[in-house]
This record gives sequence, structure tokens and C-alpha cells, in this order.
Amino acid sequence: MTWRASVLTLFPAMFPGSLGQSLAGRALETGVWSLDVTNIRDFARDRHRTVDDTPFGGGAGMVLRPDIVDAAVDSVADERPVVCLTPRGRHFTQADAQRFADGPGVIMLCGRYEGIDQRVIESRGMLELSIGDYVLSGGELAALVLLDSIVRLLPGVMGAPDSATEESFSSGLLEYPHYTRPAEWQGRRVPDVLLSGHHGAVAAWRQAESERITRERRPDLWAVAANQ
Ligand code: 6GU
Repeated sequence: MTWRASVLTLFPAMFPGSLGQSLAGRALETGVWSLDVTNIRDFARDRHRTVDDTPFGGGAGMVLRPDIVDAAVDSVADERPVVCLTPRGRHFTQADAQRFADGPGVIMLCGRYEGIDQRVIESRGMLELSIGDYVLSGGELAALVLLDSIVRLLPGVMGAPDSATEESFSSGLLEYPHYTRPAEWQGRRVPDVLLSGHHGAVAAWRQAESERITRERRPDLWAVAANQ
């Protein structure tokens, strides 16, 4: 079955964007997954195609109306989870990517302006997700990030199935460093163990490097990994 992504946005030209290239683009062409993009503005009902209004209680910016967003979601809704991309959301993780990849697809609502009326987020049971602690001008780039990380996990998208399970985060550790030819470059030599042909020693070195780098760079990840 084709894994289906539906995106709801006020900027449909931002899709497929980078997802039309490389691994995801090839998989889109070959039907591993499908992408449909809906312009939220198509669900406005007035002459000016208004989708937003001023916030109750006052303040800066505009808020997307719940009735317009609900009609847009309704046009694609099925059994798939509905994700609302917002800097107020919980941080998206590799475990989320795997869970979405294991399901039938996803519906992604991209916010703009100051936000989306909270009632439609609640009534649709949306999952609010963020990609990090910084503010983007809209959820579109975040949706592209989520889709990239999910699509590469779909069966048949990545060349070597092994490289997905060995990489950073699926083990809870950061990845070890990589080297290729030349064995010496600008006076820097590749670690001797990698040239030794001793597979057990190579594996042990890589594990130790993963642990060292995780401890140094991401003590938060290390605290979790060290207890497992
Ligand atoms: Cl999902 N949306 C916006 N607008 N900004 C973000 C984000 C999402 N995640 C991090 N920053």
C-alpha cells in the first residue's frame, strides 16, 4: 500500500520542495508514497477568501479560523493521524518518525500567522509537534523535515536497510566518525584500527567512539542511553 501524506497549507508552492529530489523524490515517482497538498484558502467562503481573524483578548498577529481549518481537514480526513506543526508542540523524535512510517500515512497542518484557533486542534485530536527551540515563519519547513525523516524509513526507500538501524538516534547514541581514502590527507591519518582488517576491533572502536561523542556532545542522550 502507498503511504499517503496530505499537507494543509496557505503556501502550497512550498511542496514538494526538497522532497521532490534525491531518495524521497525517487520514492514519490515510484509510488512508495504519495503527497497531496491542499490550499487552506480554498475553504474560505467570503469574497476576499479570508482565513484568519484578530485574536480574542487582543494582541499582535492573526489567528487561523477554526471553521476554515476544520473544513480543510475534513476534505482529506480518514484513519490517519493529524499533526499540527507548531513551535508550541512537543519535540519530534526518531521514534515518532518510525511510528508514522509504520502507519498508513499522516495529515499535516501547517500554521502561519500567530497561530491556529485551539478549539479545532482539540476537536480533531491533533498531535502538536515542533522541530526544535527556534521560531520558523510557518510550519511548512517543519512538515518537510518530518516527511523527509519518515519517508526514508518506508520499505524500499533506502538502499541498504542496515544503515537505518545503525545510525544516530535509533540506538540512542550518536554515530561514530567515518573515513575513506586517502589514508593520509593533509598530514591527518585515518585511525589505524580501521585499516587493520580486524572486524571485531573495528566494531569495538566504533562503539567506544559513539559512546565518547555522545557523552561529550549530548549528555542528555547519554544519561538515557547509559541506563539501558
Ligand atoms: Cl513546527 N513551526 C514553526 N512555525 N516554528 C517552529 C516549528 C514549527 N518547530 C520549530 N520551530
